[in-house]
Amino acid sequence: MITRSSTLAAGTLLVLALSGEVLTACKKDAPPAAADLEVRSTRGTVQTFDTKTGVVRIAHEDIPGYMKAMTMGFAVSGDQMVGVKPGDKVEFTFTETKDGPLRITALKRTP
Ligand SMILES: [Cu+2]
Repeated sequence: MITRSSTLAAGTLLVLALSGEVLTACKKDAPPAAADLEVRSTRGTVQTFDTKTGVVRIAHEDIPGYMKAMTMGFAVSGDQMVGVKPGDKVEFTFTETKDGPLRITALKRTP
């Protein structure tokens, strides 16, 4: 039962992340799907990935109205980093968390 509800929760998060991406593309000031989670997407270049801490450092582009271009760490699951290495350009979606670092919910390599 625990496994099943965890899977459902993860699925819900992914759906929220994806719908947030669509909303952002259509209308920049659209409210986030959940009041306490700001969902955003951007691009960047992977610098390092620490498998022990699950933190990937990415030199990300300017995120208008939110953050200047910079290099910073994001929490990410190892699954999302399969096949991704330092120097790769990526496009990713992340959410704010209540008491932790920004967390990547979707990530893919770009040419
Ligand atoms: Cu930043």
